[in-house]
Amino acid sequence: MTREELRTDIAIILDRARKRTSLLTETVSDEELCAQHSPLMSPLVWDLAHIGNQEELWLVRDLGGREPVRKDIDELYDAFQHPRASRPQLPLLSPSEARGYVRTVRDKVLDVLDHTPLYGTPLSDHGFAFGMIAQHEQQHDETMLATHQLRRGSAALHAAPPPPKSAAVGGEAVVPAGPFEMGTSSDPWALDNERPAHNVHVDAFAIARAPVTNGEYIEFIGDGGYSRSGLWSEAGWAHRNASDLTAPLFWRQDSDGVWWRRRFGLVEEVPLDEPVVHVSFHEAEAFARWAGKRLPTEAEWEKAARWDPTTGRSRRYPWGDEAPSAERANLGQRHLQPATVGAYPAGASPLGVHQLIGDVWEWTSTHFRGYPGFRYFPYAEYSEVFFGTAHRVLRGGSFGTDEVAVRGTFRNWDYPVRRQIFAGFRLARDAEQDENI
Ligand code: AVJ
Ligand code: FE
Repeated sequence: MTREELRTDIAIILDRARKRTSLLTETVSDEELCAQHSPLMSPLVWDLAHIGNQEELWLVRDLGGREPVRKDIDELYDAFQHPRASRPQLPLLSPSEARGYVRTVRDKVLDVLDHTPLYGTPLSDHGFAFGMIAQHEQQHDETMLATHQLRRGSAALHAAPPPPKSAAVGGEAVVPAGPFEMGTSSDPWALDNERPAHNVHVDAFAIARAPVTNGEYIEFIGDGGYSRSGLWSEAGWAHRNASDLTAPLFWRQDSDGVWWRRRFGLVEEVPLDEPVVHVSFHEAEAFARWAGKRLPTEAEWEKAARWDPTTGRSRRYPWGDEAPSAERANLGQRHLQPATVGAYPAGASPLGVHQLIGDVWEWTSTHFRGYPGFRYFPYAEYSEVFFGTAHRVLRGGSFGTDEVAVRGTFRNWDYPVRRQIFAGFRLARDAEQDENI
């Protein structure tokens, strides 16, 4: 790729993120932009200016070496200075000030893009800092989408429905025992926690070809899944009781026993063959025990998503190295819901595992930690400060994730009680080495 092609790619990717940010912040009133829809979330106007502030810090000041635009607001938009619940009380930029700020920053960034080498330092190589900032904006766009889902009132966002099922998908794929390369040292925009590439031995395992569906989840509920303590971990059961969990977030059952959900301002019957979404790690784990299975480990998930049985090589996506497309995965807020199981045969892995990328983030059983040889880059607060046992890893991205912000190596993480994120799960189990189904 020439410098000119890379420059154009970066400009397109930054612009795509900004169009998404604009849509998410221009479809509600200024009053709503400043309101808090849940103590778990920032007001949308905080996300907006925080996006601009991160872009200013890394691209205008650090990479570009330019004068600060608004040095005075750094502290307000530092996620570590103020917990989300306290952000509405801060003297934040107004919606129009925030819009003007992000525009000013972006104008300077496009100038930096034209005048900075895209190689020569770790931050500049292959435009890494631009890629990091595009991913950061898209991550907040997904967070803002979750805020939209939490808000009350009539629909503000609209999108076409996802494609219908075009393949019958069920059962499991068996992945044979052996090593595979996990993580990456060469993907130019991979973030610090995806690095470095390292070999991992994975015992033989079976993994579901599809995520768990709403219909399957309703069976779990109907079979007393939420009232049988033996299905839950100790922490999960304590949380189930403290929060009185009885169904996924945004679900309600009518007097005839039919399940309904609220989705971006619409109320609709729960579609049975769509992957379940808005469940916590604890609920996923209880379901798996009920089904006589378990959640995949993070390494199992990545091997299922990347390992090519013909060459033994790890690829970027389940279908190969080519970029995601509308035929391969439900990404990018193109649709505002997961697609039916079987809607993306073109996105399946060689072993026939479907919808690993897109639709719903998938909970794994693995705590979020650094890979062997991990070094934070460029700042410890992106991922290193979250390493430990408090978070579980999620993989694969959701319908709310842009393609720049997900790949076979991408690692997301959250608290095991979180449900407002677009998370579901798929099942796995140990397998015999010679098992074939
Ligand atoms: C990677 C989604 C866990 O939103 O908390 C955004 C991404 N980090 N700004 C988050 C992030 C700093 C992060 N997740
Ligand atoms: Fe952020």
